Amino acid sequence: MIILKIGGSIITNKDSIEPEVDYDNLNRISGEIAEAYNNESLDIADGLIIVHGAGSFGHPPAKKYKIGEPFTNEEYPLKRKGFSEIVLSMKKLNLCVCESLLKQGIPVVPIQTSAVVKAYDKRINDFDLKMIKTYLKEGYVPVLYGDVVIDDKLKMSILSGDQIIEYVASFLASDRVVLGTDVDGVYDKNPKIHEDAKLIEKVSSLDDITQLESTVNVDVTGGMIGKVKELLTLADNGVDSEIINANKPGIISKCLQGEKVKGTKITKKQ
Ligand code: IP8
Repeated sequence: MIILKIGGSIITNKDSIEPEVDYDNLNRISGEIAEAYNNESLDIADGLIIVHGAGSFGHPPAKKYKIGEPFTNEEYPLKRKGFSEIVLSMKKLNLCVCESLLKQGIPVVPIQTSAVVKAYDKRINDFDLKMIKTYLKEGYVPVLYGDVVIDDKLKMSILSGDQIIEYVASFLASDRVVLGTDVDGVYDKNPKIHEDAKLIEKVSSLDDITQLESTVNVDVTGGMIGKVKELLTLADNGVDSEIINANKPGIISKCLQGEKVKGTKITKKQ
């Protein structure tokens, strides 16, 4: 079974204030996933879960409504409004993603994260995977996403797609986890700012990335460092993962079909 995460910065225009789908990227990536999915000699047709990020559909409103920060009872109505706005916005993005994948013949089933997951202090504490297992068994491709969720400590918090893959891949003992981002992998410095940034091909501990600065855009879920932390937990649970560049045409298709591509592998320390 393979879990593929597609970053919100790939399928949306992430820096836009208004939610905006990047259809060129989305449709190209759907085509690449279909190419690998239709390759019958591969395991991918036996089990694929897709998780996507929020990009401009989730991060700006999450910031605006300060989701995850403590608030008073008087502020609860406004917070609830923010919660609903984000839930609806993410459903819209998820629908665009699923429609694009279905057009390529992939039998997707959208799973609304906020309807099936609860958190405690920003960490998943309740996620029934029974239906996801059933859909996989029946040959569907479940599509989940980063979302706002009920939080037993904070009332509501933001759950990143990265935490979802860590949880789902650990509990379903996924064979492979692939993260498509907008860079080639993990760098020693932010490659968008520093020309001399070097790609780190293997990360086994946070010590390997001490230099790494957080992403500079409106990412409320920790950017690349947040991603690596989730993936190191996943590696500790016995599942390795790889971060690749989904902005470069052909990389997702090749990687899903088992070809070696440029990127960073996150593995357990030996
Ligand atoms: O883009 C964040 O998910 P991510 C979810 O996977 C929201 O970090 C609603 C901001």
